Amino acid sequence: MKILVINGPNLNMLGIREPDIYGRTTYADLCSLILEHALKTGAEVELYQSNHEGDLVDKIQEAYFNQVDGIVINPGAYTHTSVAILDAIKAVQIPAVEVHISDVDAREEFRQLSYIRPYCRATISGRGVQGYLDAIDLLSEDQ
Ligand code: CA2
Repeated sequence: MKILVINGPNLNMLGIREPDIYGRTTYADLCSLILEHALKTGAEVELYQSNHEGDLVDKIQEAYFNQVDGIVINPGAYTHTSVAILDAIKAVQIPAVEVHISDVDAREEFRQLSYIRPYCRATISGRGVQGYLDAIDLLSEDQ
């Protein structure tokens, strides 16, 4: 099973700032944890991070042409603003799971709206980096 894990803007700063909200795991640590977990589950995982909305859209489209079976996506702040990312997720029709490290529903009101949520199989929020591993498990169970 091919899974693409996409992280949006500022998630490359994980572990460097705001550890009270996002924890102390760095983006490099997160990548290692995901790849280790993928080895255990037998999934083939590609990791991608970008701070640019159009690049995230390009990557989602590429997943369609590369026959990716599942997408794990934390769009960062674009969760709450991006119709372009919503359209891309909707267009490719690849099962997707939305992940947020923090509990977005318990934070500011503007973080409680997610454009992609209705087009994802599930939303995992507030479980820290474990959420990415749980999302991979969810997509693997679907196969
Ligand atoms: O909880 C999440 O995973 C978020 O998607 C993270 C986004 C935020 O805009 C969403 O509302 C919720 C922000 C990621 C910023 O990550 C940083 C990590 C460390 C230091 C600074 C930013």
